[in-house]
Amino acid sequence: VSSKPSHALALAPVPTPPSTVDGFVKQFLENLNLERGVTLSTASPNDRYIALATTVRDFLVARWLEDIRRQKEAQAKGVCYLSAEYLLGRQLDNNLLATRLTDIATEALAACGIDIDELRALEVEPGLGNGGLGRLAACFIDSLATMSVPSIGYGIRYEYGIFRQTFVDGQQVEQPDAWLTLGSPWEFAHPEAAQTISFGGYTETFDEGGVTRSRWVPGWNVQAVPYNYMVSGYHNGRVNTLRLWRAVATDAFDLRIFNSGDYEKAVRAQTYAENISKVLYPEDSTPQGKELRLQQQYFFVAASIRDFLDHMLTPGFDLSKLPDRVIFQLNDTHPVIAVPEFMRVLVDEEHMEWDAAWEITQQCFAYTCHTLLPEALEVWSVELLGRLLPRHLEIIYRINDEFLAAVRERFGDDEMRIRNMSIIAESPERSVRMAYLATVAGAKVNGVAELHSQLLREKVLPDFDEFYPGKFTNVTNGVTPRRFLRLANPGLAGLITDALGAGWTVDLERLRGLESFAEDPEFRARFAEVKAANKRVLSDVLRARDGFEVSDGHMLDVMVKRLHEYKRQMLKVLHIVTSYERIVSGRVRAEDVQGRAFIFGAKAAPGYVMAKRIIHLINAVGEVVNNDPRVEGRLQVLFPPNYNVTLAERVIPAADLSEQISLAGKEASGTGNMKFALNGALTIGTDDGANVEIRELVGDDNFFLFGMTEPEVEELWTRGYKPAEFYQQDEDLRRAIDLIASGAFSNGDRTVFEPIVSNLLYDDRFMVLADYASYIRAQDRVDAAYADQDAWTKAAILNIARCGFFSSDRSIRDYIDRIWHTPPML
Ligand code: B1N
Repeated sequence: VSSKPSHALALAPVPTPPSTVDGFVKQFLENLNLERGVTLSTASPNDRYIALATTVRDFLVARWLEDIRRQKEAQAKGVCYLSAEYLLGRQLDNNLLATRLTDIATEALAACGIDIDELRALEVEPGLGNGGLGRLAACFIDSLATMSVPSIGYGIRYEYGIFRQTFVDGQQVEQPDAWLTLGSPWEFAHPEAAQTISFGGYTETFDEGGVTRSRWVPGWNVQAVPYNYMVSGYHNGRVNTLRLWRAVATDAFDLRIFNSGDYEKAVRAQTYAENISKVLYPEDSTPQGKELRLQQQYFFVAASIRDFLDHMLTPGFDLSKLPDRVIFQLNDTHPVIAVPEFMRVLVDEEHMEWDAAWEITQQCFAYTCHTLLPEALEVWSVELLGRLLPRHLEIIYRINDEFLAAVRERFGDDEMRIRNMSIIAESPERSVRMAYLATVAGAKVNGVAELHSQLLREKVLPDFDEFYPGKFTNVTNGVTPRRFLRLANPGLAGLITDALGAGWTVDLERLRGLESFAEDPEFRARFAEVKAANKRVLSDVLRARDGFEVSDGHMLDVMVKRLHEYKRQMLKVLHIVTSYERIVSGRVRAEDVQGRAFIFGAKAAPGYVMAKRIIHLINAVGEVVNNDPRVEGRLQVLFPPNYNVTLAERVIPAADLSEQISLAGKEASGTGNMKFALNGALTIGTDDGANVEIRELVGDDNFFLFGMTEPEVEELWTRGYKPAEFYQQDEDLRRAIDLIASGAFSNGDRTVFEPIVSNLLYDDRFMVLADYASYIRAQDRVDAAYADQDAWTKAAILNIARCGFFSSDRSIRDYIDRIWHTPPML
């Protein structure tokens, strides 16, 4: 039987439709017919959206297939980015921009009588991440494509992404995020390419030529089905791949049970297997050690490693050369089970000697840490790991034995040090410390901002830093200027392009050229117009979405990020309550108060009770403040529910003030902080995470610094922190807390927010009260500065001009130089 294609077309390059309005119209109408089975007149809005997206996709496919071919052919070193989360945001606009099709598509649809904006609004964003970590992964794959780095992103195709947040009586209620219900035009499913992933069972030893070896006899399997997504580079004709895995039950497994006659049990087993990719764990920073989460992690990394070995290498590839071909970048500890899996594949399946395999593994992995919070460092109980992945546990034990032997050789039998460095923790429960495993296995370990990397070396992993000189490094996070400047803020982007040319979109340091424009009154006036227009856009969005009315002329003071005590939304609440209390107590006249709209966006992990209480309090304070006539509308508290990437793209360009107020030493980096500064908001912030670098770049005059430094935090803790003392000593603070405690925001009910109040007074782990006075003073400086609008605008422009460093392109360049050593594919 000949497998040769019977038609010459099959050998020709994939056709790309002509980039003209006519070409676009033709392709669009054809997609309505062929993809949706409708005509223009019978098409539903969703049909139109899907046909539009499919048309844009058609322009990308040829380049994509060519890139895949080229990457394989070159056999160059590439990056496999392993991340459990990708918080992508909407795809349509980004792909239109990348392919220069925005104007053509707009005109083409208009010619069909369709307003493209109406279709834009129909796209449900894939929310396959929680917050900064997932969005960082999305920015990185954008930069990798734009910089032509040979690479692939691997992750999980969750059927339900981050929950949809609603408020009922001011309290968060979660709704499932059924983002796939209407179909996703951006994915290509390949069920025929499914892989089998095993779990459970036991290990047994056997004799191989006089050597005793171990092998895994798994208990059950699932299928991992790949879904491919195109990641388009900006104006460079490149299209990369994001491959997300979906869990599907295996036929064989079902059949055995079906044959035993237990239909119901078989269906249940199917559900069990398919649960693996059902839902994203909605936890940011505090993993709960759930069995299903470990299943998710192993599921996607095992499929990804197999996929790379099977499809990216030429047949007969010499595996000892793997370090010349691939680096697996571990996005936090979530994919770290890839390390023992890689060893298992090399040793058990490819029959490599342990030492040789370990040598290779240590060159093929690198680990990025994203936290400092002890409760966020992932550990898996030995009991669970041994039950789910018995062979991997054996491998981890051997890695640990050999590692600890090396430590002993170097430092002697220092048992304290050995206990502290062991990958296995003995208490409170025997468990595997995934960050330690990643550090031992990784060629490099990096933090995500200078301060974070320094604290990581000094406080979290000091023994490892000493043992492995040169292993630790820093790569400060970044954000993609395509989505967060060019797309989100077209007005500002146009202004910058007029001033500097269009090159800044791929070379963000060029923003430096704006410094001199900060001195130009005409430029400042145009900038102020853009900001005002962005505020009107946001205002319209919030009115349509939530029925809010943002007052004209108010400063937009924005705090958007996950709700977590360390991020200190409570400090922001205390500032609002203080401003309110000063008015209603008659100490300040409403007419003398600078009008401010306080905008919050924040989801709380569904099981995080204190975070949910704080959400309730913000809404309750808003309810009172917004409706108290004595305030005369000077203070507004707006908390649109369900903050996501789509809303971020509207909020950030409109903001005047960016709130980055975490307790020093707790926020690893932050990336929202960078997006705000790049859009010309001024930051009020602590010396934490990347705020430190932002302030160094923009200068003290253009940044409102407050609060303790990390060493001061440490010092106060060791001295013994007593929050109640701060309460006693500060009248404003006392009045604010007393007002909350009095039931003023809970219809006189003193019990509702009592847990928040007593937590602040008697525990206050994140030292809200200690930083309160300094914060209020900084806010008073903000008011004074805002009174001089022209000076404010100048500072805003300088923020933009000096923040080019925070492009994710620069982060990727740092990863290449310091960790990956992967030349771009030209
Ligand atoms: O990663 C971001 C940083 O900018 C933030 O400072 C940091 O808080 C964030 C478990 C996490 N760290 N850890 C997580 C997310 C989900 C999860 O299940 C932990 N997210 C961060 C990017 O570097």
